[in-house]
Amino acid sequence: MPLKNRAMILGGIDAGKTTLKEALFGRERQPKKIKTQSLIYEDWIVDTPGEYTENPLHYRSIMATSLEITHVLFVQDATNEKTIFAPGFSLGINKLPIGIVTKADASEANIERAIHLLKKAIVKGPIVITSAYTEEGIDVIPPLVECQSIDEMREYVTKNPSENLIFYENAKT
Ligand SMILES: Nc1nc2c(ncn2[C@@H]2O[C@H](COP(=O)(O)OP(=O)(O)O)[C@@H](O)[C@H]2O)c(=O)[nH]1
Ligand SMILES: [Mg+2]
Repeated sequence: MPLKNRAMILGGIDAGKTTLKEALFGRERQPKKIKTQSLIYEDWIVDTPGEYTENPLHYRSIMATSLEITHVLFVQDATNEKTIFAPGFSLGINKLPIGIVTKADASEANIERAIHLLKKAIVKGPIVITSAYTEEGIDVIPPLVECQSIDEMREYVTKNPSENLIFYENAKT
């Protein structure tokens, strides 16, 4: 990872943010779920409580934390028919966006729906389909966080074709 690159994970309560972080560090999932109560800085990742994204009262904290990061991972649970991201949510944070679909392994997962919800949130950027349980898609996240620009991320997606990785660009922008 280039020295200063760091990603903040945003998403609703129970979206799978902390389990994603653990998977990115190659760790087994915790047998007991532990609720994330505050910002957790670990190596190149900043994990956040779901309340941060769900409650606008915390937006100041998100904005303050965004000064210390280069990328935002917008996490959408594939088993959740709802999103907590307002349309264009990522445009409010001037950092490189990466959409992450979590829980792709779940029997009730609807990956197309999750991708659709992320497209509205991130407007433009890579979208990765992942499962922390099967580890699918996890390995493409670090190289995306190593990219220094949206163009570099697009190039990475083009050069590394995978069914877990797409680059979304709104035709109108
Ligand atoms: N099936 C499945 N469940 C997951 C996955 N990742 C997380 N979960 C479950 O989703 C719940 C919330 O996970 P957690 O990481 O704590 O969510 P957070 O609140 O966003 O940090 C837990 O019960 C996890 O076991 C996954 O990849 N697949
Ligand atoms: Mg958590």
